[in-house]
Amino acid sequence: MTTSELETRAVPDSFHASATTDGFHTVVEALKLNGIEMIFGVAGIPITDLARLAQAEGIRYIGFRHEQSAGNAAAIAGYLTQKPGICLTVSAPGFLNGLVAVANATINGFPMIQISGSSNRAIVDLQQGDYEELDQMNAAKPYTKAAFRVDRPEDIGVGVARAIRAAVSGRPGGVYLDLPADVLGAVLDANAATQSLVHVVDPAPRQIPAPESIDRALDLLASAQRPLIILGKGAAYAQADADIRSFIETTGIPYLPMSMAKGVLPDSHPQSAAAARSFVLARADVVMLIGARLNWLLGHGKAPQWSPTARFIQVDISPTEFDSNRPIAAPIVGDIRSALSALMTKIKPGSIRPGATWLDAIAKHKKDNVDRMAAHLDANPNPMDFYSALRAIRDALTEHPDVYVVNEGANTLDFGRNIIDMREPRKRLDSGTWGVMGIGMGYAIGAAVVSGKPVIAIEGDSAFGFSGMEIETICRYELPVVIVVFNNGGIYRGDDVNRSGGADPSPTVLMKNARYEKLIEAFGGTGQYVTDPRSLAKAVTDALASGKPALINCGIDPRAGTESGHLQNLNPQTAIDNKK
Ligand code: ADP
Ligand code: TZD
Ligand code: MG
Repeated sequence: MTTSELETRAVPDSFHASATTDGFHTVVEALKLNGIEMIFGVAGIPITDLARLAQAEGIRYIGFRHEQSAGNAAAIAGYLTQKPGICLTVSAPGFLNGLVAVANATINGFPMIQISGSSNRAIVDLQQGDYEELDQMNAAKPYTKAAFRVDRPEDIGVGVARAIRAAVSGRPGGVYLDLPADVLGAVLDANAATQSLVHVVDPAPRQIPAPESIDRALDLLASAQRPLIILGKGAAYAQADADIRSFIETTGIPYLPMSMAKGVLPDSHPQSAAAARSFVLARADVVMLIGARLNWLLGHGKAPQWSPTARFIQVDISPTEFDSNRPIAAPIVGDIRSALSALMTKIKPGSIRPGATWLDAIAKHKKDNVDRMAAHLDANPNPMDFYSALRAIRDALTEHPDVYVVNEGANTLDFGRNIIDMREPRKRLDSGTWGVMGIGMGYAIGAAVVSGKPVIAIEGDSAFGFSGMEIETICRYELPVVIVVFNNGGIYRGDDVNRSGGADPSPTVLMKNARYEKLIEAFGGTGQYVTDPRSLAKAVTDALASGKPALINCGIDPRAGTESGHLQNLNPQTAIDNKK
C-alpha cells in the first residue's frame, strides 16, 4: 500500500486538519501491514477501541468469554497457519488470564502474540494503586519466548515487528507485547506514524542444515538394522508433508507419529508402527527424531522404555534441544523442510535398508495389538465404555477425513489418540506437551475460524468444564463445532468415594448425570443426550451434516476409566492406607 493510502485511512476524522493519528490506529496499521487478519480477545479498558477499530479496518475480531480461551484460539491459529495468532487482553487480570495460554504456546512451540493493554507506568512502577495495576512485562518474561513493551507511540511499528519475528522464527513460541494505555491514546503526526511502521521481511527464514550433518545422519541410518523414525508436532508444523512422506517411503523405515503428528502420513500407512509402539521403542537401534523432543512423552529416551544402546539422529530448528535427554549422535540443525530436502538429495539408492526380521517382527506385533484392540472395540458393553463410544465416533468420521479433532481429558484423551485415526495433517489438536486441560473450546474455535472447516471436540467431562462457557462464543459466531462430552461423572472415574465417609463427594467426582447438552440449548445450539454407540454415531453424523453448533452429552460407565488415564506411572500415591 502507498504511504498516502495509509495516511488517508490511518487518520481519524477529528485530527484530519492537522494530519495526526494516534496509537490505536498505528497498532492496527502495523498489524495489517504484516498480514494479520484475525484477533482473538476480550474487550475492556484500555483496548476496547483497539478491538473496535481493528474490526472496522477489516481484521476479523472474535470476542471470547475468557482470555485463556482467546489465547488458546490464537495459539492454535498460529500452529495451523505459521503466522502468529493474536490474542488481545485488558490489563492485569485479563492479562494474567491470557498468560496461561501464551505459556502453553511457548511450551508447545506455537507462534502467538498476546497484546495486552496496561495501566499507567508511572503509577504502576511506584505501586500507587492504579486501576488494574501490574508490572505485566516482567510477569510475562519467564513464561514467554520474548516480552516487549512499547513506551513511545513512535515505537509501535518496531514493537509489532519484533513480536512477529520472535513468535515465528526459529522454534516458534508465545510472545508478549505490552501497550500502555497512554501509548494507545497518544496523538502523533500521521506521517511520522506511517514512516515508523515496519514490514517484516521473511519472518521465519529457511535454515539450511550443514551438509556434513546430513552425511553423518545418512551414514548412521545406513548402519542400522532396526531403524525407526519418530515424527513430532514440529514436523506437522513445518508443513513439509510431501518431503516427509517421500523420505519415509524411499527409506522404508517404520515410523511412529507423536499425538499431533498423526495424519502427517495417514494413520493407515503400512509403515506406521503406532500399533507396535512399545515394541519398536524398546528395540530400535537407530532412531531419527523429526520435530519431536525426547521429553516425558517419550520416557526421556531412557531405559526400560528404550534400548540403552540406541543411537539418535535429531532434526530440529533449535540447536539447544540436542543432548537434552540422550546424547544425539547425528544432530541436524535446520528447518524440517530444508533438512528433508537435503536428505533426499544426498541419499544413495538402496543404502538404507531396515532388516527384514525387524519389519516382520513389527508386523507381527502390530497384528496382535490390532486384534486385541478390535475385541475391545467390538464388545459393546452397556453402559458404554471409552472403546465403544470412540468406535462410534471413528465410524461417523469415516466420511469426513477433513474434520478437525480436538481432544482433551485423561482417559478420553488417551483412548481417543489410540482409536481415532487421522488421515490428514494438522487435524489432531490436543492437550500437547503440558497435558493441559482447558484448551478444548479455544482450539476448536481457532481451528474453525481459520479453516472454515468443521471441528469435533472430544472432551472429558472434567476437561470440558475448563472452557465450557465458550459454547456461547461458538453459537454467537455460528461455528461448525460439534462437542462430544464423555460423561463418566468425574476426573478419571465417577465412582470414587469420600474416604472420611462424609457427605461431600470425592475430590475426583463430578455431578452424576449432569445434562451438559442443555447448556448449548440456552444459546440456540443443538443438544443431545446419548447412551449407546448407535445413537452417538447418528448424533455425530447429523451434527456434522448440519454445520451448526452442537453438544452431544455421552453417558460413559463411571467405572470405565483408570486413574490418570495412561499416566499411572507419573501419579504418586500415598503408601499409607487412608481408607477408614
Ligand atoms: P511432540 O510433542 O510431537 O514430540 P515437540 O513439541 O516435543 O513435539 O517437539 C517439536 C520440536 O520441533 C521442537 O523441538 C521444535 O524446536 C521443533 N520444530 C518446530 N518447528 C520446526 C521446524 N519448522 N523445523 C525444525 N524443527 C522444528
Ligand atoms: N488442571 C489443568 C489446567 N490441567 C490438568 N492436566 C489438570 C488440572 C489435571 N487433570 C489431568 O491431568 S486430566 C484431568 C485433570 C483435571 C481431567 C480428567 O477427567 P476428564 O477425563 O473427565 O476430563 P476422563 O475421561 O474422565 O479421564
Ligand atoms: Mg471424566
